[in-house]
Amino acid sequence: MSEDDKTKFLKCFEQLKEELVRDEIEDNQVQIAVDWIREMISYNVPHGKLNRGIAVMDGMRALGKDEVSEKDMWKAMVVGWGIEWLQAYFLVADDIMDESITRRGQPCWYRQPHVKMNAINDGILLEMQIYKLLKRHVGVKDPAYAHLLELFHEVTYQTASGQLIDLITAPIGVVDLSKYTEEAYMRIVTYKTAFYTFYLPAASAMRLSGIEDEQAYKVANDICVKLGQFFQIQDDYLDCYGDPKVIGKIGTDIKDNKCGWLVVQALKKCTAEQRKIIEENYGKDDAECEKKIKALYVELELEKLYLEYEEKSYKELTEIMEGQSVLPKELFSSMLAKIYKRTK
Ligand code: GPP
Ligand code: MG
Ligand code: MG
Ligand code: MG
Repeated sequence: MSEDDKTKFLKCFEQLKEELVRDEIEDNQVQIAVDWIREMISYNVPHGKLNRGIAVMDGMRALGKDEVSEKDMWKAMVVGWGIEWLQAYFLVADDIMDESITRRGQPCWYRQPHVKMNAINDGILLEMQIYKLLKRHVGVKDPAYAHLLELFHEVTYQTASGQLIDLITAPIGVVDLSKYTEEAYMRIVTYKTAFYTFYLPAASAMRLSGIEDEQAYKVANDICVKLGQFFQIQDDYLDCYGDPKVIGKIGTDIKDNKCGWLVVQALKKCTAEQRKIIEENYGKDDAECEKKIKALYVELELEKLYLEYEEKSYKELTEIMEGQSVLPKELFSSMLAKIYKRTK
């Protein structure tokens, strides 16, 4: 991403935040709530990699062959921030559900002593602020507006339904390894991650560019689902093997009993004896048990398996992008380039 884009994008954030704060003041909101909202937005929205948000700008350029008007680029930035706001909402909620400790290099919002379960309400505020942004800056007169609303709603539903299966395949205290199939895994990651991380930015750029051909959305969806699966497999790998200082979060998948990529692969490769180790130690809130699972992953050479998977998938994804002529391949390849071999 160019430094220039990032600077412009962050400047846009400051404006959007101040507008939302101003709305509160104009609505005679009490001062402590005005201050809360400003702090809550500043803490949760802007500190990520911003890949999703900036992908809307990149997408506009890919679709408009570099000739995108200032006005359209502004809308792209606002919709991009809409996606970042949605992500902030998801992460605030996900960290409560996953009982996580840190996020983006700082304590999870719900772990701030003055916040706790108020974070649930903050999540609702963050989500609804998206629609204030879209209304103010895209507006009802833009033919893309209704499509964008529908898109955000649909993708939010898909994400929550993915999160549902992520949660109920990982009940606390119950280890049922028969649930951890490749099929169940792919369903979880497609729904909880792929739609909002890849399809939402790509389809937003397409809507803002005036594309109406439904077939093009179908093609975009198919490619974005594959990109999203790739991305979440990386996330699951990094949960165990990433450096918390770099990824900004401490992994919780083993103790949370998650149907993650590593355990699914381990179950495919393990002997009956090794399966017993998983049965006895997976999904326990105990550092010793977690250690035993990690040692088993080493024995099963899962890191090597992951690196092979990443190479193979990257090649396949590139071929798929180049093998279609419905949409410019840059709409997708710029997203892939940002995540290939990622360490955070
Ligand atoms: C990633 O799962 C998925 C989400 C953050 C979507 C959450 C959806 C909701 C409707 C709340 P993850 O738990 O692996 O992410 P991380 O590793 O970043 O905690
Ligand atoms: Mg989660
Ligand atoms: Mg999580
Ligand atoms: Mg994760």
